[in-house]
Amino acid sequence: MALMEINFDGLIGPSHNYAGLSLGNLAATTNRGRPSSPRAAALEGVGKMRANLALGLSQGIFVPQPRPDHRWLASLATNYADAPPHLKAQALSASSMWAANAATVSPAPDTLDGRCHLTPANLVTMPHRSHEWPFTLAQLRLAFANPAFAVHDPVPAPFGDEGAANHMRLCPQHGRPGVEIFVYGVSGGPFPARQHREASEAIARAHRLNPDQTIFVQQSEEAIAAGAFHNDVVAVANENVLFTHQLAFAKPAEFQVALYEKMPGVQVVEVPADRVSLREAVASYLFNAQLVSLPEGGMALVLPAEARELTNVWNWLQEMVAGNGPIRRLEVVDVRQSMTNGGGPACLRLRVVADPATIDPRFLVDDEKLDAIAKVVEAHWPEAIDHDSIGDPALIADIERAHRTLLETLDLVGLLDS
Ligand code: SUG
Repeated sequence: MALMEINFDGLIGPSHNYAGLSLGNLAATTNRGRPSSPRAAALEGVGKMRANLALGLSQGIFVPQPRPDHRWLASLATNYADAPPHLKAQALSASSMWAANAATVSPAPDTLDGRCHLTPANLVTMPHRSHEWPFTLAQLRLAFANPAFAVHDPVPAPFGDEGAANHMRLCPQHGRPGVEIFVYGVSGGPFPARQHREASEAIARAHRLNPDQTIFVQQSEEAIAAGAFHNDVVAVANENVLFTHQLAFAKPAEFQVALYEKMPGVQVVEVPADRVSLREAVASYLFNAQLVSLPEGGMALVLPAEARELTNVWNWLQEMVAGNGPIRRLEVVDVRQSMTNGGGPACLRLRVVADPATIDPRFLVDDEKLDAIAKVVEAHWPEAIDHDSIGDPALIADIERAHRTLLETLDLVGLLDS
């Protein structure tokens, strides 16, 4: 069985807009009310996937969720026309694009039953994201229907779970057993801690992880207060490398001792706060990069263009790749539409280590399939959404038509009945 890492990107949906819904996510709240460009956003996402394919990586997709979410509104005893403005915005959000928040994934080599386990995130802390999980669960059940996978129900409320954005895996190689790290928050100054330790512990139990190879670590309050609403804004791991900001964790020394004990071969690349401040890390999304292993060997960091625009960040990166460290290549991608809502390259993807032959091929893409997706986007995605127009029935009809056309193109229209 050929286990490899596959990145599943959330396709950016036709309702993408800036409603300022995520308290603690500084980009989202600062850009509230700006006009969005759903078509450009989705094409940027497709461009990022093409760049990953060009690096020789395997690529998958999740489709956007049906928006507005009429079922959710019905459960609140209302409908889109009658709902107050805040519920309209929450029902219309395209936030499922950030697939790192779709689920937590424990690959087969780490689990006691030798299956790859997936648990959809309940996302209960933010109302606009709390209704993503039923459709996410339906996609996961379809994409990973093979008995090589175990797909769980989400952790129940009130325990907040935000999925892989607060989970890291370190291992000698993707296909070998690793150490799984669950990062939880306790408080973050004025902002909520979105990942609760109880939720992480429940997932580790459900995924049948070896407790000796599992670490629970607290994110620093300072990081959350600086706008790192998920751990993946201040740290990222790949195979034996942990790339982290110095102030990412509450007790960094204790954490690193535990990590070296469980995985002596780990290499920690730590960015000191006096070279890049937390504020700069959050503004540039330096750590919200995809840290990937290249087929020819070595690792690359797939960064947002914003990382090139901050002098301290770019200087540090240049020094890093010129040195002797494990990360030797930088790839820059433009995902500005997503970044404006606080989602960088790493937020847009969910990593799954599996044999591609065990995955429903409708969720895997090559350049040709991306061409077909881009064609639908170019023909049907709204060019712009002005936040004041989200009540316009003609816009909503366009969004729903665009979504259906995409699902028809991908032979996934059956998901609408799930
Ligand atoms: O949950 N933004 C998302 C961004 C998620 C980024 N994901 C990771 N770091 N893995 C969030 O805060 C903004 C939506 C709005 O305001 O319209 C939003 O939901």
